[in-house]
Amino acid sequence: MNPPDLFTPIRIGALELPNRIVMAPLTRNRALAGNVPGPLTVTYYRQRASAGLIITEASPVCAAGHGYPRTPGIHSPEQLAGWRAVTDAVHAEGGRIFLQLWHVGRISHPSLQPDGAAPVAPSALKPAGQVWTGSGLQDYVTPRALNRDELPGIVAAYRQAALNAKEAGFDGVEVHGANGYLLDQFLRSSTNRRDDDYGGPVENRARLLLEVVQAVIEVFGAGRVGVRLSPENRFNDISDDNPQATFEYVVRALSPLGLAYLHVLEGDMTGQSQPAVDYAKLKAAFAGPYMANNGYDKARATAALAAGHIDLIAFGRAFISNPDLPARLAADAPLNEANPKTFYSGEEKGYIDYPALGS
Ligand code: 8OZ
Repeated sequence: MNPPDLFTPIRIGALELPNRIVMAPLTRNRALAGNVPGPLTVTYYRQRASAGLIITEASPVCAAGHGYPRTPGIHSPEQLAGWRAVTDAVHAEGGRIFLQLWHVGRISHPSLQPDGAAPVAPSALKPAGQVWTGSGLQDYVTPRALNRDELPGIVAAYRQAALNAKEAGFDGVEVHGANGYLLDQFLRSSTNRRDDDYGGPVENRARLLLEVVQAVIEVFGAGRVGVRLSPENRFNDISDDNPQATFEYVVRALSPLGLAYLHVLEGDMTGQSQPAVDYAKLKAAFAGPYMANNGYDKARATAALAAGHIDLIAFGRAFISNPDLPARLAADAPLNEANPKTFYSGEEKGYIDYPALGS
């Protein structure tokens, strides 16, 4: 048998994908008032339905999970209705779409929180840097450490969000355990200084993520749940004393669950950390499909698939600017260049106006 390439179909959990080319989760800040996905968002995802799988932009599971303006939530009836139009459009084009479940934790600001409260986190440690509040940049604040007895409520918010995603027609969900947001803040040693059974050794730091994954599995079945991790990414002022040990533990705990996939943002988006994680070891610790992301192009992805280093590849920027990315990669056609100025603003500009081949 030939080694797999980008166009070799693959079964992941409960889904059959026609190709290995996944649309990575991408925050685009185009939601309408009330953090509701609108008609532009329907068009945007419809245009990209030829992906083997679409993973949506991160979608907060509850009001306190928001940290950026105009990000679409999955906790109000209006948001569900908006997402229903998205899933209907993608399915009408023959595509598959997972919703990424998100809680930003400390990466927020009182002006973005219900009742102007402080954002919540495992520990009261203020992130370095600034937050875009919609009325300019402001310094992050010191978050409020969650009480032990509030943690079941966090798990319950993810469970309810998964129920909402199911009602909105999603084929599954991805738990966002990456990039310095709440679940990652629990996982990594720099942000978790708790002295209860959710802090300290990795067995404790991983507890909230594993409880959330279990709750979401109870809603969708494991074959419709993916998990995203970013062992080395320092985005959002986060790090770990021993990322290899931390994330091997997490991956070994996830491995027997029968998840659709493990999604790993490899390396550091911010370019600060030297590579310290052996991703082949992480892949080897996981029994299911391994999805890689971060800086791959067609040549590198094809080589990694052929070598058995990865099973799926998630493209971000290339999918922003190439709605028909699989067709372009298949034809070795030139790719449209993505314009970073319209990544997080611009309404339809830089969102739904990138041309497909031959259009
Ligand atoms: C870029 C800008 C805002 C949010 C992530 C959800 O890094 C994000 C994000 C990325 O996972």
